[in-house]
Amino acid sequence: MLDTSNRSQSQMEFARSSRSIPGGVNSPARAFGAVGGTPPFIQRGSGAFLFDVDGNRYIDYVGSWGPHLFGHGHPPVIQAIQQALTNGTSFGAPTVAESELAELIIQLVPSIQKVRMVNSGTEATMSAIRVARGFTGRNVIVKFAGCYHGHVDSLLVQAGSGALTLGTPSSPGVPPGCTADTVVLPFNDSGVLEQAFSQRGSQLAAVIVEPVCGTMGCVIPSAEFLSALRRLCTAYGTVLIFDEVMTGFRVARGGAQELFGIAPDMTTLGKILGGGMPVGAYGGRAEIMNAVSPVGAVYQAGTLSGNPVAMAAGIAMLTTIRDQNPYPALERLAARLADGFLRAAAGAGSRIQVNRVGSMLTAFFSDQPVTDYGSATRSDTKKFSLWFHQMLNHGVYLPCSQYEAMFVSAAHTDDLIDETILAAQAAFSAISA
Ligand code: KE4
Repeated sequence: MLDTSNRSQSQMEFARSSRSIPGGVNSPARAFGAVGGTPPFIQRGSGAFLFDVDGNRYIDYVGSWGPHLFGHGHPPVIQAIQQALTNGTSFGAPTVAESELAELIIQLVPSIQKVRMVNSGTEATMSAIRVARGFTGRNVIVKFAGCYHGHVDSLLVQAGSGALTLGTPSSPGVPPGCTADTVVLPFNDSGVLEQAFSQRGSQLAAVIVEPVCGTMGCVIPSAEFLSALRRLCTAYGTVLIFDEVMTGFRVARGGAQELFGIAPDMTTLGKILGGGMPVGAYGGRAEIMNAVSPVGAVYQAGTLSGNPVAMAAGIAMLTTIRDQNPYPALERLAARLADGFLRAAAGAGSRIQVNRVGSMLTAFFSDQPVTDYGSATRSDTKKFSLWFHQMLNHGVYLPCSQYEAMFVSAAHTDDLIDETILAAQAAFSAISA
């Protein structure tokens, strides 16, 4: 079994980056704040592997937090980027590539009739919320406790106690006015959802939801909850937004909406869509999207939106997804991994819950089922952290928080799953000793 515990070069680089970048990282999720220790500084990725600046090799289950469905350095993506670069990097003018990617999105996600490219998932959700408000002429939006939709002011909201909670900002710098129209409800509770609609349905511009939550860890919606969302939004003229930044092209070719057979009014996309390049998108019914400038009056813009190099990467990704069918193999490998984690934990006398949808999964350190924010946050995060570092030191690179999803890629193999399970057995034994 690998020993990747020597990360002295990463430690030096972390001290260096911390002098010029807040927390030494350009996104807090990477800083190991939830698990402690030093994040490996990555030199390169290839297939299912990451290699750090100390020369350690890791089996990667983060995949840049989702984009790498086919593993790092997927040849069609690399070649497409290299080819696009020969024409330049950005024009700030329409290009054919933008139409090509938009048409691929519409082909793979039929609920989307028109789509606008942006540069991140956050931009996609921020824009979708604005369009839903502009289209309905209403202000109030609903999100769910534990769901994360990027660092949008109106969505950085901490669920208060109680069922129907007016959001209070969960970050300094967000004025109360930004969240005054944000209602936070418990995920997976259709009773409370019904109550919210009966009380305020005519005021609700949009409901935004991760149709499989990945950002409190992987939490799976009940069929009852999803169908209540669709029924109530239809009944009250509220825009149902599926935030598929993580689930899009991940849990099925057409995302969670294909898997569950529920068509939202709008969808936000990111991650896999760009194949590792900065691409987000929001789209939906044409009558809603025609509210967007310059057709309609809802303003949204971006210098690098539809960037031709990023579009080339996205076209390569979605073409591969359209023409190949990685999902059965992803399902089989991820199921083997989940089962291996459960057996390894049981063998060491640990109790965990593994929630999985396709190739996204989370091992919760809890002896109770995890179905919402409350049950997720009852997990033993200290034990998770110990396990995380044991796995890292055995060359397995997992998301550095109990409240994130891990991902299996098409570059993972049965041998790598077996190697990961062996590491998990050693890790569970070590933390149970
Ligand atoms: P970005 O702005 O990070 O591209 O997307 C925001 C976003 C929106 N919606 C969902 C469901 C998401 O998962 C995300 C971003 N996910 C996090 C990890 N769960 C990205 C990692 C990070 O913040 O560094």
